[in-house]
Amino acid sequence: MRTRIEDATVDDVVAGMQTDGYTIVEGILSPAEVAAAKQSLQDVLAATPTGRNDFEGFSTRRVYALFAKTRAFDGPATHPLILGVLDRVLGEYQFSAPVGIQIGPGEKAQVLHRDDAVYPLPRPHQEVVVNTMWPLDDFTVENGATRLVPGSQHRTDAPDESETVPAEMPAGSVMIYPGSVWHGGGANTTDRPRLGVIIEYCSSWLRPQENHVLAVPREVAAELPERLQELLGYNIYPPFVGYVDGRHPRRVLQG
Ligand SMILES: O=C(O)CCC(=O)C(=O)O
Repeated sequence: MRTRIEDATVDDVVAGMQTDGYTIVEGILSPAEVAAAKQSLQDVLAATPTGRNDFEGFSTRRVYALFAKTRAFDGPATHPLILGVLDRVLGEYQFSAPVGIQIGPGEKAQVLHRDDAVYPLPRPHQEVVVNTMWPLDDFTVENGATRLVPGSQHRTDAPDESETVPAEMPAGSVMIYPGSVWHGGGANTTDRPRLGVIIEYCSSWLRPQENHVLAVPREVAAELPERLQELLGYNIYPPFVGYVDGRHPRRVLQG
């Protein structure tokens, strides 16, 4: 499903995720916000090596520890529409894998996968992962738009490449998809890189893919808004999963 931010409701976004396996919301970031986010990643990308395996992509740069390296995604990560969808789909949640992904010229298509496959849960199971893809370049078939298999969140067999559709979308959009949908980065056949940022969330009772409490320096985390601190792991899953010395982990940041 595809909509624009002016018209988007939590109900619509969740409905699109349930039927198609993804919803694209255009216009959620202004051109100025896209330019600022892109600019904030330029030096970081210049210092980031290309991938070490087929999954990361040998011509792709991945910016891990994103919230240690830029403040440009503090707002998008806590956008009311996104949090409304997460409240509905996951209930209690945290960041799992926030990653800048710059697919370089010549990169081949990433293997199709499900983001929730990192957790050894028998299927079918409740959604435990929701991902958001924020394109900072226009995503096209040619430059490596994410490919998804519509409706594949309900599949029990592995889909075929021929079943994928490209998530073409302008920079400034966001695509929201459950961890159960089959997808992968596209091949980049152009001579320019394709930059997007995934902010992936998982249920609060799971271990996130990245260990944010170690990845983001404590003095940086201490200055962030409380909701961001919670998403980085300074929170509990009620009644007390994640405590520190018997107390709420927020106390650690308060000194
Ligand atoms: O870069 C993309 O379009 C998607 C990447 C992806 O799905 C992943 O690395 O898990």
